[in-house]
Amino acid sequence: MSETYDFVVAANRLPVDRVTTPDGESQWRRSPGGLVTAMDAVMRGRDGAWVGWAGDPGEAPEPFDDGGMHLHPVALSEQEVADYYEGHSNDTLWPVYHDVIITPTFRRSWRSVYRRVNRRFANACAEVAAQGATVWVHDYQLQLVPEMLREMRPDLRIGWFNHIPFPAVELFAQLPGREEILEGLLGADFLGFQRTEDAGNFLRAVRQYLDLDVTGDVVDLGERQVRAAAVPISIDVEGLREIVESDSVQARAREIREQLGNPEKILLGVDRLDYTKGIRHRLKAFGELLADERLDPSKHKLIQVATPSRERVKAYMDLRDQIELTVGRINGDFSSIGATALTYLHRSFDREEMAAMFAAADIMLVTPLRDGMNLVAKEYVTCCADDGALVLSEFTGAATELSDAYLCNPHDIAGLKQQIMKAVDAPAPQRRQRMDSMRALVSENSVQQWAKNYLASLEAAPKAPSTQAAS
Ligand code: ADQ
Repeated sequence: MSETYDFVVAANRLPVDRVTTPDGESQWRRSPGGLVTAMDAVMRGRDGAWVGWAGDPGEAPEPFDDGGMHLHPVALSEQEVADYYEGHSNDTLWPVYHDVIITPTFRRSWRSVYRRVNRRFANACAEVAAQGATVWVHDYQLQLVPEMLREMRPDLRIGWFNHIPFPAVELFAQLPGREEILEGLLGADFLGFQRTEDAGNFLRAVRQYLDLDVTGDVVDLGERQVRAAAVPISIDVEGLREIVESDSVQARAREIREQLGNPEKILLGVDRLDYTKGIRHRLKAFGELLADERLDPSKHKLIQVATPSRERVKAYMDLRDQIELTVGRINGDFSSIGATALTYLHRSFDREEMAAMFAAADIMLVTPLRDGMNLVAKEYVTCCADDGALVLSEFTGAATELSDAYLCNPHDIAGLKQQIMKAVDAPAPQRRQRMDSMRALVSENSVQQWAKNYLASLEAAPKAPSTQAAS
């Protein structure tokens, strides 16, 4: 029998990617993305296990230890990657949960593979969890795991956290298998969401489709109760501050400014290349501001980092083409020899380089059409100069907390342009005041505090009457 752990995290992906070095050696490297960035800090020093897919189709690597964690890989075949991950997770659930920004694809065959893979994850959790352990399941790819796991292991404390929004009932209604999802989630003791509105949407769906009693934020299942509430995620404030305050990162921030020709203002966007992030809307606004001559390409430079993401899903390939076409057009129209208006970077960077970009940028543009939280907004607030400015979409979870940002509706391009210009033209004391209050807010709720709050809610959830493991 393999070793078991008192604290187990289950997420679609392990926090590491396998990379091949130029001399052909295979190594594990921390993978980018919001969930990993957040949970990496939480797992450090806990001696827990992480159950997840290692990122390559085929046989799973043997379990191994890395960064003070026990990593327990789950295998996915080529077909399962296509149906469970790219299909049902990213082409059905992702668009439905993000306000149907693109039309979701519904396939029955994907759903049955989703079910099968969720079962595999539940089995893996049951294998590594010690008697009475806490298992923390993450995100929309694993919504059936809580119920499957509870059936096998009623002794466990099971939590689930949704990193993305939970949609309004009217949109959730479209989802074939909606009851199965709700029942799957109700296998947990506590369900965490980014915003109170997300928890409310979930509870309304439970009332409507399962006809269960809901009192306040608690669902009554008769033999036990499940609470659904907001626990907004954050970042590793201390860790990031340490990085950004280092001499080398500050020097790199100055170097970035110099390399751009010491412009008056650097504008920055950092996103996974995803249609939810509003990159097209942002570029449209920037292009129009240059065309209107309200921004000057010799004085105002935009850096857009677009991290490669879900590159085999058609909507993502199309989006990349559209964005790169727009970048080309803007630079064709407004750049001069040796001085580009828009620097476009389609790759991953280490934390030091990201921090240096945040430190160099005068104005951060975070304009998603829908986003569970958006950690980039909080990272910028932590790293930027005292008079940095944040333009932030109302449709992010972060906007609930960061109300001192220059808030915008990215669908309204005229309004978005206006907010960008407000940030560009604001007197330094105003920017400083706004940034001060946002900074205080972010540092009060670090990712470590978030995990503590989440686990305290999970611990406080009412215990099920039977805590005996099924034989
Ligand atoms: P994501 O959609 O991935 O996360 P976000 O919250 O912005 O979005 O997190 C992205 C993370 O990746 C940030 O830490 C950022 O610094 C990092 N990153 C981005 N581009 C990078 C690059 N090129 N190189 C290196 N690092 C890069 C999901 C949800 C969000 C939610 C998080 C956490 O969609 O709404 O905030 O999970 O819950």
